[in-house]
Amino acid sequence: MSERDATEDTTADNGSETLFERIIAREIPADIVYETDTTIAFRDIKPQAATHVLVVPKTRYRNVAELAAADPRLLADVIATAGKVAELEGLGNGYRVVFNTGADAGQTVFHVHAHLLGGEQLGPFGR
Ligand code: D5M
Repeated sequence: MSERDATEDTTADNGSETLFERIIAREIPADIVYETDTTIAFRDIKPQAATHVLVVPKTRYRNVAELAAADPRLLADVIATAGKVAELEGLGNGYRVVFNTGADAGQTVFHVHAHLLGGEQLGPFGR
């Protein structure tokens, strides 16, 4: 498989496996900070804040709306894991939880994930 094909396989919104399934299966390395039966949390490879952790349900849904419709308990697990990681990372002064959804939001991996951001004063939303 060419490098280009591999990139398409891990990011395209076409139902094929994403790199997050491969991280969950321990097929590629990640800096895992916390894990439960249903979720995994690991550091973002391109951090946008002093602390930037991705929280991923082990069952794949493409985005947060699909997850909420199909399995609201699993969505609650994702939020609870984000809260636990915030505690472990010492984010008592505040943090942000973001689900990028679709092209305009810049979603690149179509396995739903929460971005947990903090550890510094965060800027405003938007552009
Ligand atoms: O967020 C997808 C995020 O995934 C983006 O912030 C980079 C991150 N990323 C990409 N590859 C890796 C690996 N291998 N480890 C950790 N983090 C990674 P989105 O909301 O879809 O734009």
